[in-house]
Amino acid sequence: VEQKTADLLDEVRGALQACGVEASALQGSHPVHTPVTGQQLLSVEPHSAGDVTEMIDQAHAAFKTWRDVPGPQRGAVVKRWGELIAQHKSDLGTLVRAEAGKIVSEAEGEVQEMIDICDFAVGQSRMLYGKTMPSERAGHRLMENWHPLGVVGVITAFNFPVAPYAWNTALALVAGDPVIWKPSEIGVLSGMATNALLGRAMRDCGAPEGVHHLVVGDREAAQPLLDDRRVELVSATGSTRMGREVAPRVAGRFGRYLLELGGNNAAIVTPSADLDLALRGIAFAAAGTAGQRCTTMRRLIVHESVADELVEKLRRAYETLTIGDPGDSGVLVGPMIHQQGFEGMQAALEAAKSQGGTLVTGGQRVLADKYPEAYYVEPAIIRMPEQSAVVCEETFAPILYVVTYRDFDEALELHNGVPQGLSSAIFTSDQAEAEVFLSARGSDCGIANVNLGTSGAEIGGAFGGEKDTGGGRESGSDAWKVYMRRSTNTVNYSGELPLAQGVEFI
Ligand code: UN1
Repeated sequence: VEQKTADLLDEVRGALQACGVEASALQGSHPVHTPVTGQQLLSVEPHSAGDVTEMIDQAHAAFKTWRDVPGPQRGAVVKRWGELIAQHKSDLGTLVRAEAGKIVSEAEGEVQEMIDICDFAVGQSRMLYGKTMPSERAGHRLMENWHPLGVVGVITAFNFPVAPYAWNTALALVAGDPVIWKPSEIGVLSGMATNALLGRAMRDCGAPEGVHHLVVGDREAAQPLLDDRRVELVSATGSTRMGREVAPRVAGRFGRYLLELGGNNAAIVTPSADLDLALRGIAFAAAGTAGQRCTTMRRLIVHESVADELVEKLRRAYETLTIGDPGDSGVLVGPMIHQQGFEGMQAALEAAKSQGGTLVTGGQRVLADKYPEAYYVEPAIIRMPEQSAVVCEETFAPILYVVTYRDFDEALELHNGVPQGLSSAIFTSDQAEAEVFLSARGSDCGIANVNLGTSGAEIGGAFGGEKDTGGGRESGSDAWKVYMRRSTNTVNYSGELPLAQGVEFI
């Protein structure tokens, strides 16, 4: 296992160097582990809250220059960044694999999301559209303009160490905002590489200094991002618990926040569903990424007439999933991030059993002899007699709870009967059921899919969800607007001064 860690460290050092991270940055008091072996790879120097306040000073100063750079020129920086990310796709993929434990295709898929959002943002940089409305007064023009907002703080989670950062940053940069990013302290290496590539893109394009910053550190270091009035927007991805702390703090100073918090995503499988297609959609969404996506499918609501057949198919499919080193070809399920994650899973399985659940498959730790400090587990399926308390919680692990339903309204009620509202799916061949699921009385989530799983969203749509998921939308569609401020302008070219609403004065 020591040899495995040493080999991985070689790969990691090579990738960091290729992306332009200085060797001197790779020493300090903050240890970086890999979930692949559970061992320490190297250490880096953490920032303090004081360092972060200095970053805010610099970003705030840089804003005064950056906001005056024309949108399409800001877009050119993002274009260059996207090119560099594409050139270093496999380096960044290596880092994501090493620190998040993702299999190669998923690690590179995450990097692809960065490339895609850069493309999207470059186009958006020429489309920061405001509207012109007919004024009610003759000789007047009424219109709106979108202006840069100010410093944006981005806080991201271990499971997607780079993509959500890029969704925020590509748009914030074209919007004219400096960005200060605090990745999870568990995974900072892909962040350091991504930030180094952004620095290079900025230099290549002659952009001003101080527009982007990376914070290495724990929650303490991030505090100024929440409390400093100069941070106009805090965009945070993570647990609902974290969001409950961030939202009132930022709101208390009338800052904006964009939250992307927990999900407890379900699929409804109706009697008319293509079960083989459903099987594949469910397996990727529930067992893929070792259950550690915010979009992971955690609940299956199956019509009682097809439940036994589907669960049996799933059981057989789960038993063929190869679990192991995410760098090995053929492996589909990598490790859990750490011991606490594994213990959380075990506690949830115990709770589920005590709430009447029957384990169908999985749940066992594997490869413990080979990697005693790493946590590989068999993804679990557990049938539940009802949607009990444990099913209503988000356990960040590969557990799929299965409940059955009789009529479609009951399925919708179960579906929406949890506190979270991120992603959702229905598998059906019945068009009316699909439409109802997508309608106002259907899924209450931010994302609702038909005949595909809950995870793996494209960047072109708005990403986020309702209720305990926090209400924010990032990535595509019109998510760019949250990074800008709107100015409504009335211009009078009439030579008279008619007042609105017909009011008379002097
Ligand atoms: C996350 O888990 O925080 O839809 C993001 C997906 C990915 C993003 C997940 N595109 O699964």
